[in-house]
Amino acid sequence: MADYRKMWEDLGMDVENHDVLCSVLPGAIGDVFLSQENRPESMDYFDMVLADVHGIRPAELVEFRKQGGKVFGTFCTYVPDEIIFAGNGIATGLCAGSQFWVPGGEKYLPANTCPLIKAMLGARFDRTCPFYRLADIYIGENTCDGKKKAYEILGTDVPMHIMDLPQMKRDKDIAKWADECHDLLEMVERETGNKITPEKLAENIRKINAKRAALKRLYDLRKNKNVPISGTDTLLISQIAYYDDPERFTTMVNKLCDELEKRVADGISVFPAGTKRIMISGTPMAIPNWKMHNLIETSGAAVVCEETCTGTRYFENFVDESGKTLDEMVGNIADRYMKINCACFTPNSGRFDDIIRLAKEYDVDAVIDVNLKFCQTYDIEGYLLEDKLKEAGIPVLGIETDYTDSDAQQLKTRIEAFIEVL
Ligand code: BJ8
Repeated sequence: MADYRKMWEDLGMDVENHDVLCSVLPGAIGDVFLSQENRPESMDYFDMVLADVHGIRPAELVEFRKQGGKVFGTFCTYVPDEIIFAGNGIATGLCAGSQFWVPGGEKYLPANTCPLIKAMLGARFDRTCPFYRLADIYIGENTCDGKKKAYEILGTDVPMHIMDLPQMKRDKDIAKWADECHDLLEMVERETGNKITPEKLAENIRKINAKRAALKRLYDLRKNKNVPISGTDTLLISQIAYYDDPERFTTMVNKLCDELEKRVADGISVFPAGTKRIMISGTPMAIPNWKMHNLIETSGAAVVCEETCTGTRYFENFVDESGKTLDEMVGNIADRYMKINCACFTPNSGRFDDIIRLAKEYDVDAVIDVNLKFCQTYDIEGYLLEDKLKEAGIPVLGIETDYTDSDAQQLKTRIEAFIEVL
């Protein structure tokens, strides 16, 4: 593994504290990933990216910035990467899935805030994440109240651009979102000094659609009776999707899918025949949050689909590629992103329809609805979701958890009991 200490120091990180975070990673990778049997060989690439998560990609981004490039940090699936890449910028997810960052965030936020938001602030203010250090500007969005207000605190330390996401899906809301996307385009042009031409935007719409197509191909393979890849491995890929170079990522996912197609043809599964198939729905699982997948898949079930932002919400629906003018293309982008069904919308019946459709497509035995503690929107939406699923005859288990391990044993007992009666 290369030595990145100098880069971290140059980024103004608290390197000693960061060492503590890095020291637990090899053990976690061994326990969660390498302990799985019969993993696809093409997971090598994703394992490597994970093992050097604060090295390989940050070093590329540092180099890009030395050449005058701008890096845009994003927090939400609604932020359209195609516009950022069309301005020759790079978008990188600022994921916040580690308990390590939570106490740092609690210095700024009430303890009863969702761990994802607390980790966001901890990662920034504790100076222990290179991505948070190197992004030139952060792009926030008005989704849940916690994020919205936390962005104001982040804004005391780093330039922020906030996108005002409408929370209904009427035509006027979609038009408003197109306006917001236009503002984003102008901001990217201003920051990078590059003009976004229709050709550039069309090229990047195709590029990000190709990434979505690769992820869709991967997910479609999980619909097979013989599941060729674990949910835990797929989750890692979805997490890496947020920050890897999009073209390289697409190539590597397609390479993996070639191998998985062969597995399916040869009748190879990573789970024994008859293993119960579970779909997870709910809040995103940012890297390195593998808690629920690990618990479920070490309790004798297989996770075959995630209706989350680290799952289907990230790649379903493609941007229409037929737009010719910038206006048409931005309109098509706005249309596609407004098809994402986040619990911050009302009404949000599209999400219930999605979950029931996915449950059928992936032939699941049950849904486990997993929400981060203190996430009000998803938690409250869980009430109607459970009703809809029961109506459709799909068993459901609702779980609320955080990034700590303190409830792991209790959760495992509940999950095992749930799976046993399926
Ligand atoms: S599109 S899910 S990425 S907002 S879990 S911070 S909602 S209190 S992350 Fe999200 Fe965009 Fe929606 Fe997806 Fe708030 Fe809930 Fe925390 Fe959340």
